[in-house]
Amino acid sequence: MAIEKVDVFVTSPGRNFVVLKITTTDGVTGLGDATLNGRELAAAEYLKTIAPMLIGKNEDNIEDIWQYLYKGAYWKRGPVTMAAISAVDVALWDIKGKKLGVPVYDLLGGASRTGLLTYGHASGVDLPSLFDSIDSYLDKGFKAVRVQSALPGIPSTYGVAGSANAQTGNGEKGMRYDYEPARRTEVPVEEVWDARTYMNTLPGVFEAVRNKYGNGIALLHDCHHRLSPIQAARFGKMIEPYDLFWMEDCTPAEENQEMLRVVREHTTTPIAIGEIINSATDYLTLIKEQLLDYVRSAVTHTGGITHMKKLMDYASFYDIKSGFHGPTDVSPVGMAANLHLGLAIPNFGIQEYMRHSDETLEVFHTSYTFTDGMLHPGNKPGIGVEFDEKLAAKFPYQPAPLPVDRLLDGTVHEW
Ligand code: CS2
Ligand code: MG
Repeated sequence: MAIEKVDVFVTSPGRNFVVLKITTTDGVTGLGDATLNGRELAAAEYLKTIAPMLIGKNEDNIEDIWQYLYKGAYWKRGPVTMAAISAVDVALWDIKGKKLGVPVYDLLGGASRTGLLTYGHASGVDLPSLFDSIDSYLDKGFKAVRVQSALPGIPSTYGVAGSANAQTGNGEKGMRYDYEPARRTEVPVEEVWDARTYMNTLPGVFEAVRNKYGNGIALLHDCHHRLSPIQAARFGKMIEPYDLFWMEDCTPAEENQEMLRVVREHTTTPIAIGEIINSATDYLTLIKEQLLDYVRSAVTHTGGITHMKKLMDYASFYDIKSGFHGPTDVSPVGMAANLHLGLAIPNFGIQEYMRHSDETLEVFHTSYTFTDGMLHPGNKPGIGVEFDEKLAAKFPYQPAPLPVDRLLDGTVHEW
């Protein structure tokens, strides 16, 4: 009863993914996700570096192995380290579930709800196309929709489909934007941004959406780290009449968490933050001072199930809920891990779901389901995902760094 083999895969069915497979001496296998969008090879190399350290270890000792990889690394934390640790952690939980014949959520305290409220990504270059996009999600049963809109005079905006030949998040042509097939170059594409244009446009978009759809559906929005604290404070106040479920990453408070104090004191619009925070300790100020309402990290980027469970347990004492990151650059393995943890924790909030492309889902066979606006991880032992290594080998890695953003005067800005 020990770890016998550790395999690292980088594959690109529709977009790049980093997959870890751990095999025990009893032949039980577990999968982990270390996909770090635009930095996949760094995460893969880190996994290859630590792989020999795992051989011979008892696969049941998940906490000990976590501490060994975290404290034993000396150079702690950071996106690459924590994605690698996450992949090992999730693979070991997958193995433990398979050995005991139970889904991972059962090992985390069992189900705390029947399913996971889910939101999809609606976007539009104008109101008619935005309404079409929202309708496509409502038709599929979504009860919550993220709204992103193009900006007049700005050629390309985060979260708004840029390539006509892409797929929507729910499988229809024409509305996808995830910077993969359309943006595969070694050098990042550059985009422009202007806060005044954004703040003059978005409140009107939410007003139009509420006028058309009423208050029944949950509306979310991703500011994508782009506002200064006082701009975020003002933006939060401006959109209060439209009763958003959350405004996400309103200001880049991942580094200086105190920035959110300015936002919090001016607006009651709920705050979600943290998809690029990769350690529970980086949330401590945010949680203790109640500067956020939803934790945005994904299991994939934040040390795995073991670390995220600790983070969410601490957040639960402040009634702060989960809003785990779930774009296509969290692989189906990472998505399944999100869902198992989300089903078990008492303070689940909402789950992001950007459906992976058909090509991706030919390589990753999932058992999670989406029904009537809710995701469920399924009840297969472990995390319930299978990986087709042979087919994966047919999709070699292609460089696809994320875009770089500049202000209209050329200043580099948060993307
Ligand atoms: C976005 C992500 O899903 C979100 O909320 O912030 O799509 C983000 O842009 C990507 O994960 C970056 O890789
Ligand atoms: Mg986001």
